[in-house]
Amino acid sequence: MPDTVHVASGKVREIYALDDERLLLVASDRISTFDVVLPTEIPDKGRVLTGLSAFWFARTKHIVPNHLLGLRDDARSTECRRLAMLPVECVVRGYITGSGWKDYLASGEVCGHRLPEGLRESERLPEPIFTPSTKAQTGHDENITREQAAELVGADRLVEVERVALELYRFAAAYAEARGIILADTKFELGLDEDSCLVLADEVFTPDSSRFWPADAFAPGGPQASFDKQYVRDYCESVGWDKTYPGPELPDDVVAETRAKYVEAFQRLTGVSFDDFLADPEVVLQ
Ligand code: Q0Z
Repeated sequence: MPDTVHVASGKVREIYALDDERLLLVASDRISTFDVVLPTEIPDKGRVLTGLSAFWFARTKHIVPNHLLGLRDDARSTECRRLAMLPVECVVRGYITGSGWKDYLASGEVCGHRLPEGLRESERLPEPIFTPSTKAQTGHDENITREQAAELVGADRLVEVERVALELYRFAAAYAEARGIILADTKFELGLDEDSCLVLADEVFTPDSSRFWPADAFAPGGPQASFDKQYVRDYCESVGWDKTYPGPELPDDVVAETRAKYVEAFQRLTGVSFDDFLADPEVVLQ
């Protein structure tokens, strides 16, 4: 791409600048587990995530405007508006898991939300909660209270961010639940446009930015199977990998089963056949 300047790398994605106002987000087929990017790719994973994100952007415009300008024919590249990103990660949790579960066990609270006593790991919360975190350059994001988040973005902006984040989560979680997928929690990135209006950015309700659990296997009282990565995790555990770099190569059957889970999530949620999406990526916007 001669006219594009690489501006940032994520673990599994890249960003390029198209001009002063526009960015290109490219989702690779790389997969990470236990925070390590594995040497084996999952074919089409980046296309599944690009299509899902675009689908949700198209369906949540009534809640908040978003950065999406268009999808490229490769089905893995998104043209988007360049924003001034807010310096907080906007997390919403409908279920108590991950760092939320750790914080709850230690203090009975998550990001200043006092939760009922006696919750079991992975249990559904009485109401979804907004649990912001700071963007760590390396390592894990750190959970912060709403007061700390207000210092970073301003009190009035935080009220708007929390309202939008909770409304987005409620909308998508209800939609997914009706299709057999629990959206346990999710992380958004929001930015401001040239008029200081709040805009949803990055990726939304993908299996990389959210925890997807198969609803038919939901059993609180312990960790849940992952809709997309469970075969990868099980294989990595079976070979006794110590979860440090480099991770193991994945065998062909694990790759094929994992690819099938990503495509299944795409088709269940969007109602669009994955082949139709590859033939014309913008079908997910209709
Ligand atoms: C998103 C990230 C990725 C590495 C910056 N519309 C936007 N305007 C300004 N900045 C961003 C966006 Cl999406 C932006 N990230 C996260 C994405 C690779 C980091 F693909 N960083």
